[in-house]
Amino acid sequence: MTVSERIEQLKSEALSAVASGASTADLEDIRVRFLGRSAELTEIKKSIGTLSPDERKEIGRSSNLASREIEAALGSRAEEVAAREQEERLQAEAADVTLPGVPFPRGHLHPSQIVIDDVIDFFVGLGYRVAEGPEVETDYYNFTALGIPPGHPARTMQDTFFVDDGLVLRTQTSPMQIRTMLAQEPPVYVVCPGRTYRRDSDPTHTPMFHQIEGLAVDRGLTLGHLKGTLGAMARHVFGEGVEIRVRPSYFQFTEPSVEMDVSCFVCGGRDPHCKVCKGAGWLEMLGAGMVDPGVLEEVGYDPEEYTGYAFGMGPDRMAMVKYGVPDLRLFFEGDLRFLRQF
Ligand code: 2U9
Repeated sequence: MTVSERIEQLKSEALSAVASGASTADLEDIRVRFLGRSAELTEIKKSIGTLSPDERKEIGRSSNLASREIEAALGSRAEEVAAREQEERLQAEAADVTLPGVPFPRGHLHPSQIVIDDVIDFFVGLGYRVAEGPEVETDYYNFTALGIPPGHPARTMQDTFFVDDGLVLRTQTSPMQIRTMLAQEPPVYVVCPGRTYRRDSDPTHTPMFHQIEGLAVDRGLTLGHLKGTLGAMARHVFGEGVEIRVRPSYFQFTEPSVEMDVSCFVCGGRDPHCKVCKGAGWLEMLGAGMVDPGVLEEVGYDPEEYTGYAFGMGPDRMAMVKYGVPDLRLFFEGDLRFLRQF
């Protein structure tokens, strides 16, 4: 076989290899095999210097022409193969963006917060404003303004956390009612939720617990308004079927003072072995009363013109009753096995 015939044979081998080249990698192998440094066609080109002038012209022309035809075929084949490979990649990596996302574990409200939000919603629905304020309070706002002067036994009766001279961790959210009255003239309709602190710890007392207090000061308010409002609140929280009753009580900052019970929403008083009300048929819910005139005078209100009622409840305790939680401390230990149940 002459060199020219070998060049033609190499070209047709290369072109048929290119035509069946199935991938970019295959085509690169074919390019190296037929056009690479150690390819036969390259060797023929290198040997041109040893040929006669006539042969050198003929072999030079045909070997360059063969190289260009093989490169052209490689180029167009490479475009086809690359396009198909990209299409295959797009198919393989296609993401259906309409599929629902991976569900992210959502948090949920603490049982106390569920009760707090429910009670606050009720009073906001009646037009009460929500007032929140400092948890570290002066003993003026936490005691003196409420008619509990320095040295009064109530200051030791309520196990108070004293922070610094004249500063305490508030034992109730009442200071916010005082601050509200000092900041505005009547009428006042305000609820004051928040954390409160007392040096107590047992299955029904924790050093930090929540309170919701409320205050209404207006012209002509009576105990009847108090009973009607708190009865409606009890039915909102525990269901329309519950009854309420009020019993005489005593607090330094209200006169008369009452405690309000709700009928057991589990047994309605019919089950002497009821786990919730222990057979009493009633559950103590809150304390309340008509605001002591001395407290109104302390903030500059005229008790001859205005009367007010106030109440205080423990939403943690209400949540314990509502959800059947045996130990208040479970609320604040951060054990997710407990908290995830709500
Ligand atoms: C002002 C005047 C009067 C708030 C009141 C109670 C009765 C009461 C307790 C309920 C459960 C605290 O969390 S608890 O232990 N509270 O019984 N609180 S009257 O009376 C006020 C508040 C502010 C200016």
